[in-house]
Amino acid sequence: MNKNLLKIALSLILFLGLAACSKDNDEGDLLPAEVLKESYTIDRFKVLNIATALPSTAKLTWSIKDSIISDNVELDFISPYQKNYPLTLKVEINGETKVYNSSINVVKETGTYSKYISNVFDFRPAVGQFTNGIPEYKEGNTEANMISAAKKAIAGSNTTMISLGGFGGYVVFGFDHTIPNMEGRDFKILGNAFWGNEANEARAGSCEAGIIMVAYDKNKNGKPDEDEWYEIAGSEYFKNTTIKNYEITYFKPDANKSPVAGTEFWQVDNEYIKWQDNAGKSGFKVQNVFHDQNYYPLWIANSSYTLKGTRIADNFYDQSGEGSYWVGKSFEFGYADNAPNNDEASNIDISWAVDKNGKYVKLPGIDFVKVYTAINQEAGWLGEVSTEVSGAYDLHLN
Ligand SMILES: [Ca+2]
Ligand SMILES: [Ca+2]
Ligand SMILES: [Ca+2]
Repeated sequence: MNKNLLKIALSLILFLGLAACSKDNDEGDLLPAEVLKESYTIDRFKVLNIATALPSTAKLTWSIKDSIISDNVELDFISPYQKNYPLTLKVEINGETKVYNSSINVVKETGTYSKYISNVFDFRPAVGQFTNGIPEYKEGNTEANMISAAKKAIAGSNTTMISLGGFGGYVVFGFDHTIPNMEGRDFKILGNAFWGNEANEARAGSCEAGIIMVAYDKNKNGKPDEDEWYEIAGSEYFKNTTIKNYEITYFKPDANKSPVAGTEFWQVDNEYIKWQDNAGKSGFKVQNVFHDQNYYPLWIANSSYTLKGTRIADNFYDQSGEGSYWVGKSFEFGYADNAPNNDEASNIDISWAVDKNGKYVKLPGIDFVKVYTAINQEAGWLGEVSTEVSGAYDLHLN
């Protein structure tokens, strides 16, 4: 082969190579022809996860008809309706845009879901005048027995009630399906709050707010895991009267110590249960004449235990001015046992959930709820402010 022929041959190879490359570019080499399946099928109240293998620099926009439902890399879709949803995914990368079409077919589940609490995972009340009473502690009961008793009280439609005692006392429960996060409020927590004399003051009475935390079972192990919890940011969350990461330790009362009488007739022991918080304060919980059982959870063998969380401002005051009539003001939204069960304020929107830094998170739905008493206050003869829970239900399941 002479030099010229070699040059021509090399040029031809180079040309063909370039042509091949430019042909690929014309067709949009960066984005694949197929990203989504033709269609997806999922049960009502179940989260459908659609993951794509697109490069991380791609901008994704998921839509149902004209409404954008997500801009995440993965789509988590849930619906309470048996319905077919047309799905589009718009992908933009390096100036290139492609639209993919699919559909999600939401079908009726096999079996029957309950809209009420189906299980109780944990129960640890603070000290309180109803502790060991609601639910009742029986000699020899273990923590597992007390969790079962709490489940018996608040699961299903035919419920009674549990008391969480003072600040930090908690219960953790779950549902047999995922409560979807739809537009507006999604679930209700039942308590025993009621309004007082509304002529004196509207929206006040027996309002004993509990903080609500929610968890979506992201890893599908049927349990709430530590990294799945988010706090519902109620109306007080961002206020400077709210104390985050408050901790209180309760000490078991000494059975051999003589009661210290108070000035009021209802004060049986003014130095009953010692408490100490992480702000350097300490004091005693008072035992009153109306409840004479032990206020310290008797199934807890340790001589002290610590409870933690977000503490909101004291809300009870003596409306009578002479200690006879105490009322608690209701907070605007986002708490348990803070308004009567037929009031909108007992309904919760999953979109109010925030992470540890107070940033709103987008959850497709929730499987678990934790409620704990948000207030550390004694309201005279009424005793400590304690959240009660008497059930909960999904507002989207009928
Ligand atoms: Ca919602
Ligand atoms: Ca889990
Ligand atoms: Ca209550």
